[in-house]
Amino acid sequence: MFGEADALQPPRTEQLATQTFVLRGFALPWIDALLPELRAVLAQAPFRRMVTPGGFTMSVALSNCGALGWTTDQSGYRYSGRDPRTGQPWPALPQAMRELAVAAAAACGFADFDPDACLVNRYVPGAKMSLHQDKNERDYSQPVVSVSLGLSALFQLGGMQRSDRPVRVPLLHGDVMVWGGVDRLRFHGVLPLKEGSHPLMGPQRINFTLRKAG
Ligand code: MD3
Ligand code: FE
Repeated sequence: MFGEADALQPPRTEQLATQTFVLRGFALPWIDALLPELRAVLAQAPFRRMVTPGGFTMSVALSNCGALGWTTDQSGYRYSGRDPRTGQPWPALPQAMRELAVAAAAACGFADFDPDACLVNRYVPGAKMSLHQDKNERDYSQPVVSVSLGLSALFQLGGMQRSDRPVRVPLLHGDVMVWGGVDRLRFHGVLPLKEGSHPLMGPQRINFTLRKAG
């Protein structure tokens, strides 16, 4: 009766910076809708590891859905309307993924979020993402929303300079991050994922990030 895992929880919003927020557990009520959508996207556009312009194969595997998808190869980072593996358009952006992101953005003061790109990242134990800025999108006034599923990770939120010391923030299954405005170009990364297995998601962390890229 009381204390059910999915009982209505009070909002748990952590403000990490002026326009950077973590909404703890915000995605949990959406999980049953999200997982089949994610499965369908990955059936059409499977995870793959891409090569950076510097010639390194990323430890994170990725896929995309939406009109635009983020890709990298020897010649650079870009958004593209087609999956380079097949030459076909990326899978459409599924409804629950979009609705969740729009609701999270609105909860953090970003009205009218209109995402056209969703990058799906898969971390297995040992995979990491080095400190970087997200600079390939056209319109920096739109926020970015990310949803974490599966194994927890230590996120690093840095400053506007690569040399600014980052703060470490644990991201757990169901957590949603929203950032934009003055924080849109902060450096950020993910420390190497620890070994483990998540009861629902298995031995991995999946993070998907919705943006307005075009
Ligand atoms: C806060 N992904 O795909 S998402 C990426 O967990 C990426 O897979 C990470 O960085 C991941 O580009 C982190 C959370 C995030 C991303 C960018 C931010 C939080 C941010 C930029 C500024 C502030
Ligand atoms: Fe990023």
